[in-house]
Amino acid sequence: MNRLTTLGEFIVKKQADFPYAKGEFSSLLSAIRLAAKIMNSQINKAGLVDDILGSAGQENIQGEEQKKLDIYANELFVNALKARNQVCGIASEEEEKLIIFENEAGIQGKYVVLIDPIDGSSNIEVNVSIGTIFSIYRRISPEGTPAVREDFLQPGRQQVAAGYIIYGSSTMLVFTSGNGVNGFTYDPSIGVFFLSHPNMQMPKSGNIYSVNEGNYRYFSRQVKSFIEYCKSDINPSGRPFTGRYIGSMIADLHRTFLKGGIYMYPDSSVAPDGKLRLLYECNPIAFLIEQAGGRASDGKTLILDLEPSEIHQRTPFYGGSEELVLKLEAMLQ
Ligand code: AHM
Ligand code: MG
Repeated sequence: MNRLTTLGEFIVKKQADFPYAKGEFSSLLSAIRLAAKIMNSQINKAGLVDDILGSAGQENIQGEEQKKLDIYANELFVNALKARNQVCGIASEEEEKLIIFENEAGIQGKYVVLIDPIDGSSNIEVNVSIGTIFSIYRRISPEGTPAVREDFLQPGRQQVAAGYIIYGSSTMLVFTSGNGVNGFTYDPSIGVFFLSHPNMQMPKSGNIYSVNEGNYRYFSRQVKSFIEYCKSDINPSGRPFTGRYIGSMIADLHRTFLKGGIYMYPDSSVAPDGKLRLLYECNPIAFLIEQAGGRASDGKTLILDLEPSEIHQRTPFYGGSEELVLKLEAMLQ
């Protein structure tokens, strides 16, 4: 690990590469870094304190049970971003409506943030990795006015930055601002993220497939064929592949970034659009995947080229090593 470069130093050094207003964008990233540190300290206490584990006794907009940690993380990231002047609005998995804000001086920031504060929250109770996913756009509505829906409904290709935080055996922050992907590992003893994974590149191929195979019977004939391909040993090119499915998208994808392979959440007869949300799960991950040399699509169209119509819309998702995603797309035709 390059212990000489901290995330803070990296942000300052790389400011010239950042899109648009450099200082403002750096300030936004440091708000996310601060919230990540607080999340890390809370998650490490899970099981010791009462207010983190378990259900909050209510559902989110998706009709899914909210955990106490979902609500805690949502408030934490919203407040951290609100405390700076760079953001004019947030869309969150945990909130039905957009959060539009202006600071005390009446100034609205230039960026909107879309966020899944805690992804895979059911895994916290069993001490398995969970994550935070974020996506940042420059607003398209005029500055000095409140943010509007269209600011949030931009195609993923328009993202100016995206990233995730994985709370795993160590905590990492991985992000891109369109100039490659860099990963930072947190040293909790001194409260600093260090650059540990510079210029991350996803292997062009791989031998790991990742899908919830419990849903197999509901998948299309073509998706089933691809899964059979992964498991077959006819003309083997590393097949049969290894199956790995954690059930935390960030954990499954972090492995895919480092080791290659394919992660899938297909559409099915019981979930016609799949499960994952386009704006705050698939788009940021697709931006990172493309920046690392991989490929992410809904089976036909690159995720980043999809035109969003709803804040909480879902999409089938296939992402990972280019060769495998292309193979899958060919089989879906
Ligand atoms: P969440 O945002 O409610 O946590 O749902 C997203 C998660 C992903 O992290 C994970 O890959 C997927 O849901 C698992 O779903 P399933 O249990 O249907 O396989
Ligand atoms: Mg999620």
